[in-house]
Formats: sequence, structure tokens, C-alpha cells
Amino acid sequence: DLVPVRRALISVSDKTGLAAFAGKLAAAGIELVSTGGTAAAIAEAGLAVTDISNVTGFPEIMDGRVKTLHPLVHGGLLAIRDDPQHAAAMDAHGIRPFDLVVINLYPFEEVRNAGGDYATTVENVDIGGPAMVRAAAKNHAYVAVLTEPADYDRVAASLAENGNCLPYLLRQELAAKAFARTAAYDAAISGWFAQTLDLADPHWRAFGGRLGEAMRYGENPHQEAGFYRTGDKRAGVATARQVQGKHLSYNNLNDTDAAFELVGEFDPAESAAVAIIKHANPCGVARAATLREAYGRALACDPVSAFGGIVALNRALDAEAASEIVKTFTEVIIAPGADADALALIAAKKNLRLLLTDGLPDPRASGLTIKSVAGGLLVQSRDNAVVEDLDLKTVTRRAPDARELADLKFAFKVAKHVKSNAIVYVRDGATVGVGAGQMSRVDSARIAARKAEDAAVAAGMTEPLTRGAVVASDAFFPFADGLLAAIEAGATAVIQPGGSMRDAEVIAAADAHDIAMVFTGTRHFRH
Ligand code: 93A
Repeated sequence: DLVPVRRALISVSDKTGLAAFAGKLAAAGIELVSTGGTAAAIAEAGLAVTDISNVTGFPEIMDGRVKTLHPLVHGGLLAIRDDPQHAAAMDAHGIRPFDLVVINLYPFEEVRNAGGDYATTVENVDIGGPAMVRAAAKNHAYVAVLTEPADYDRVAASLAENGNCLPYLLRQELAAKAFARTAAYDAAISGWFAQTLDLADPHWRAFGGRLGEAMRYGENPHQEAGFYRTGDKRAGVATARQVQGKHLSYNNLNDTDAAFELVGEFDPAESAAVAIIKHANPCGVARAATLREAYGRALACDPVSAFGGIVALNRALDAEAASEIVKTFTEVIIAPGADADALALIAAKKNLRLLLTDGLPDPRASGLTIKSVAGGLLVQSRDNAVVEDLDLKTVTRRAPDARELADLKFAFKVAKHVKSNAIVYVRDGATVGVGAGQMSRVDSARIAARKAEDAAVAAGMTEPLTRGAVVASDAFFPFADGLLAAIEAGATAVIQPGGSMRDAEVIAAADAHDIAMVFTGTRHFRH
């Protein structure tokens, strides 16, 4: 997989590091071919360089708009060296291969950022550069493509190390980088157009999706919105089939995604599980032998909030569960299938949206999550930590018993899907109090406990279900107060990441109340 590098094509707007790198290539006996300005800079450094016009037999024309767009260039980039027909075409037309391509593009982004006028900005849209970058990247089986000076040193080092050859893995990685560069370049161009012409749609398209549905409005009626699908085939809200009901709104899609991602945490072979979501937070999650039972217990956690909620199931919807769900006003149901009787029951509720998928989200799957901030995007890998994979450490004198431990794991899974600060009380496989999205952890603990009290009153119970429950916290307790609030609500065991400066104080408070506490070492912030 080592390909010898004999001939390089260099065409760079940013000439940083060019002389030094070209010097190393020349010293290695590599022939240098360049476009006008680049060739002049290389010659100035005292190196031999062939002007591209001497290769193409054609002058650079139209102010440089057409300088490398020529078969003698692109044939040399795209030829499959060991294909007899390609080799014959090279012979017939006098095409010589390029093994290395060094290109950085016209500085479109800089000109745009400097507020260049319309004509100047458009003139800085590079055409020939991206064409060569893409050709070389496509043909990475034979060609290495560099798109930024930051890679010069390691490519020079690799050439020196491998006897003037470059290994396949490096060419492949450089190709991936090259396509990322041209994609970002085109996104910058389309973004500039969208901004200049005040059009939202092309801007959205640039984020790599295809417009699935244009929504009537966004999070609020005065906002425009569209749902763009990336083409990712995994089970989820973008690949679900809508069987019935009104169009999904922006908020429906956001909440349905939250609901289904949460319920995907629970293995359907182990138990049925149901999550009810409002405003992207769960207001009830439960697992049980049947979906009907799990739904009933999820609903009992916070029946007031569940009104108008989204219901996600980890097993195919059956008639028993469907007949319960339709009793409460529900916006959307999402499930990995439904049987005929369930479909008939749901069909009677014309407006109820039913989404069916071919499977469940995989909580361990990799991937990216993206959030927009003013002038940029925050991109991170998906939170794919799963409590079963973590090294749980008991830090208190008392260890959780088997029932507590099962509930602690369940609670931590739910907490992963609750906006921070998240506090989740769980009893016998069902949430009994959820505190979400508070600025202080102690408030989340109190709110969750108060909601459990409300649910108890509504159900005519003498005491809230938090008595004897376990509690999960998505991040460590910075002070003992949050833990004390949970203990006061009746929690007997706690799961949390640990790692606070005051862990000792928090552990001492737990021990003083004979509470069992486990540390996960992993945090589940979600904002
Ligand atoms: O004007 S182009 O779109 N047409 C071309 O054929 C072409 N070939 C190279 N832009 C083209 N380039 C770009 O010229 C390269 O991407 C590079 O950014 C720049 C280098 O020009 P020079 O060597 O004259 O400084």
C-alpha cells in the first residue's frame, strides 16, 4: 500500500510553509508542477518548478479562472494506474500521473469575513482548486492530497520514513480531510448566499441534510422550520413511518426523539418499558412485564404533566397498552411496531400521531450531536455511556441490596435523558419523581420530591412513593444539601458520578442516615 511519490502538483493561495515543504520535496527528487503565483514563490525559493501551462500547453486564461481545468491535469489525478484502459489513455494523450497534490483554496471565508463586496466575494469562489482536491481525494488509492499547511511536516516525515513513498492509511485520512474541507467550503459559500439574499432554506441544506418536511412553524409560530434528514438509517425519529395523525410539529419531533432515545435504553428482551415525555423531559418512565403495566406506572409518576405528552415504547404496541394510552390526551406514540388490534384502536383517534420504526435506538451507538450557538456549531460525540458498562463503586458503609441496585441503574439511565440538573427518584422499576432543568441541584431534588407528593395525593395514598425509593443524580452533589433533600424525601440509596471536592462530606451525610451510595465515575449532563 506504499505509493512512490515522483511528481507533485502544488497550487496554494496561502503560501505559509510552502518554501520549506517544496524544498523537502525537491530534495527528495520529486518533480514540482505549479500554477502561476505558486510557481513564482517556489522559483523565488531557488527551486526548480514546472509551470502548469507547460504541462497543459495552454495559458492560464480568464484572470486565472481557467488554469488547471484540463484533461492533462485531471487525467493525471484520476487515472487508475494499474487499469490497462486507463494506462492506454494516459499513453495515447501524453498524460503523466500526479502522486501528490498540495492545494489550499481561494480565501473565500476570509474575504467574506472582511466584508468584501459582492463581486469580490464571488470571484473568490475557487472552482479549479476544489475540482483537483476532490479528484485527488477520490483517487486516494494512488494520490495523496494536502489541503492545509498544518499537514506539511508529517507528510514530509512520512516520505522520509518510507523511502519517498506514502502509506495508504495516510492517503485515506488526507482524503477524508480533503472532502471535509470542500464540504465546509461549499457550506460557507451557500451560507453567505443565504445570508446575502436573506433565504433560510439553502443555509439549512448546507448542514448536510435533505429537506424531509417543511413544518408550519418552529418552536414558536413566528419561527420558520424544516426537518432535514441526514440519511442515517438507524432506528429513530427521522426514519420512523408515520402511520396516522396530523403532521408532526417541530416540538413533536424534538420530544419524540427524546422519548424514543430514552426508551431505547431498556432491552425489550428483559422487560417492557414506556417513557412519557413533555418538553423533552420525561414525566414518567417505567418497565414492567407488560407494556400496559409499564404505561400505567409511567403515567402515575406525573399524570398532570403527561397530558398532551409523547409516549415511547420499547416493544411493539399491543391492544392492551393502546386501550390505556388513548384514555389520556396524547400527541404522539412511537414504537418498534404495532399489532393489528392496536392499530385499530389508535385509528379511532384520528389526530393521534403514530410512528412506527424497525427497531430501537442503540444507546451505545457512536455519532455526533450538534447544537447551534451564535455564529457557530458545537459538535460533540453522542453520550453513549451505559450504566451497565461502568465501574460502579460503593462508597458508603452500606452497599445497596439487589432491589436497590436494579433501581439505581434504572434511575441513572433515566437521568441521562433528563435536562440538567437532573434528579430522578425510582421505585420498583418506575420513576416516582423527576426534577429537571433547574439551576441548582437541591432545587431539582426538592421539585422531584414535591411532584411525588402531588402524585400521592392525586392517587389517594397516605405517603409519597419517594419513601423507600432510590435516587439518581446526573452529576455530583457539590454540597450535602441536595443529598439531604433526597434523604428527607425518603430515598434509601443514591447513584451519582462522584468527584466533588466535598465527596467526603456527602458520603458522611449518607452514612449518618444509613444510605447506600454508589459512584459511577461518569456524568450525564444534558442541556
Ligand atoms: O480560478 S480557479 O477556480 N480555476 C482554476 O483552474 C484553478 N486552478 C487552481 N482556481 C484555481 N486554482 C486555485 O488557484 C488554487 O486552489 C489555489 O488556491 C490558487 C493558486 O493560484 P496561484 O498559484 O496563482 O497563486
